[in-house]
Amino acid sequence: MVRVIRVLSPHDQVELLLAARAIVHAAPLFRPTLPSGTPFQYRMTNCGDLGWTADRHGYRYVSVHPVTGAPWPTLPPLLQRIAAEVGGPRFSPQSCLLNVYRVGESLGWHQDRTEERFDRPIISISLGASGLFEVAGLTRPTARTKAEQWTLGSGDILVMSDDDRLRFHRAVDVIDSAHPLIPSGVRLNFTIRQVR
Ligand code: MD3
Ligand code: FE
Repeated sequence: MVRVIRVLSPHDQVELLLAARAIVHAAPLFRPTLPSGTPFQYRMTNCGDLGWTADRHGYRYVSVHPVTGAPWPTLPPLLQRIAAEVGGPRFSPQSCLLNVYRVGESLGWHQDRTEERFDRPIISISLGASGLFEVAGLTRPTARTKAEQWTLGSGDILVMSDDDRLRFHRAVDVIDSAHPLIPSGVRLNFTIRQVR
């Protein structure tokens, strides 16, 4: 089961939003592309020692921003604290992807396989507008597959570990909900990862 294990307090959500602003200032949002050259719909950036990127050469983790060449900003204290609290004693957070979705932007079915080890959890935190999200099994879903549907709201924290770590999942859409902190229709998602 994938489940929401915790919801961030309003205070922590403000702290996370300020952290996101600082991250985007230091490491501007960019749009990854599939190896075919097709751009992803959403923009993203990273913090931590390593950052995920995708272009014609494939998917990988790199230690500098693909556009500016600058090292990624450090993992903010709040994300370090969450990683320590929910990641388990062996979890070493090396990267946090920050995905930014606007209404109408989605991310298709995929597994998270760019990491070199699958025995560490992925921690996901949503902020701002809610997102409609689906989780299937360990084989690529077809039109007939019945997936679990989730609405990820602001402050929701999910942990994917063990068998859930490699399940296919997708972000279907952003629900154009108002949120006091974030421009309406903008959803931020942080995923904290151990890469190596
Ligand atoms: C279930 N992000 O960054 S977050 C990704 O909404 C990604 O931004 C989505 O998929 C987003 O790779 C989904 C929730 C999530 C993240 C990783 C998972 C769910 C997952 C890995 C396995 C199963
Ligand atoms: Fe994913």
